[in-house]
Amino acid sequence: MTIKRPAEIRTCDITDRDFFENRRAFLYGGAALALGMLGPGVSQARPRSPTAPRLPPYTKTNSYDPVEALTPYAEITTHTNFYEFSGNKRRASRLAKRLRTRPWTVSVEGEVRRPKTFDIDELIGRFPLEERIYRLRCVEAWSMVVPWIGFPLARLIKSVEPTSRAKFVAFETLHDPKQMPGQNPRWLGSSLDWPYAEGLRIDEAVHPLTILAVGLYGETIPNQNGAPIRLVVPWKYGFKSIKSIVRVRLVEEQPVTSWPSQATREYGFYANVNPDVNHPRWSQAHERRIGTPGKRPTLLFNGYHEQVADLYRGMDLRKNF
Ligand SMILES: Nc1nc2c(c(=O)[nH]1)N[C@H]1C(S)=C(S)[C@@H](COP(=O)(O)O)O[C@H]1N2
Ligand SMILES: [Mo]
Repeated sequence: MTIKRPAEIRTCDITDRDFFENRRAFLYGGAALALGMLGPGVSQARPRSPTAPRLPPYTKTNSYDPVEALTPYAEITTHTNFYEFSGNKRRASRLAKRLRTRPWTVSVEGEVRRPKTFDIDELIGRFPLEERIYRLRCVEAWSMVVPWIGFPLARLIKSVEPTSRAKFVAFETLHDPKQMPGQNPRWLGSSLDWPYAEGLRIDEAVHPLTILAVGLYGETIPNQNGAPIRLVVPWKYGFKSIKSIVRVRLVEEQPVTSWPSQATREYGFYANVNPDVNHPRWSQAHERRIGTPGKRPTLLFNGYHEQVADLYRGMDLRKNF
């Protein structure tokens, strides 16, 4: 279903789910205002990057959405990890607004028969867009529920025709220290090697849950959440979901990725959400849901066990953490 203005909605269009969402939005709006978190007129603001065009229409037709309240837009867009800008979440969300997301290209290369460099708007218009509401669980033990808009990564990978040697997919974020202060070699906030790099096994990459997101809450994705295009792999810790991608390479060997190379004992290549495998410095058994009080148990594969457990049959998840 594409977004309709209220006047266009007829009774027959209103499903239980619409009712649920509207009620949910109402509850959140009310709670936020009651707590004084949002000033008048601010709650509905969805500022787009001045250079980014409006998002094409999208559908909401999948069966993956959790029956859980969405995390408010204001939290999703300010509680952001984006080390290229800052190690401080709020500061990163502010500084990322400077990122120029047009012109932008994404090259897809390596073990493929039809390598191609896509203009970002061509890429956004190329595959049908859909909303996917996913839990996002950061390795730091907080979580959110995010209404992404995007398309399955599998569509892009199939379109470039991988060879039989393509066993992994490697991703890279833009490397531009002039725009991204955290990439300056003299900046001491982070010891990551730039550009930020991530990777998936090919079967994980073409899994139907794995998407490239270009939108959030019905609008073009804000810079701080990874504009113009970012990966979302909902059963893995958030650091796998690499932002502001410029290069996708299909490769034969497991790629070197940012966090495991920075701290081998602390972060693994797989990074599947697992309450039984603790980080060496903290427990992963529980998580804090941003915008709600208390803690809740963390679920194996972030609650996507039914969809993804088969990918890891016979693997020791303690060794391959
Ligand atoms: N390029 C890049 N991608 C990144 C990060 C980053 O610092 N740089 N942080 C990761 C981490 S640790 C998390 S938890 C998620 C956060 O996504 P969000 O800010 O949209 O919630 O992005 C991931 N992708
Ligand atoms: Mo994270």
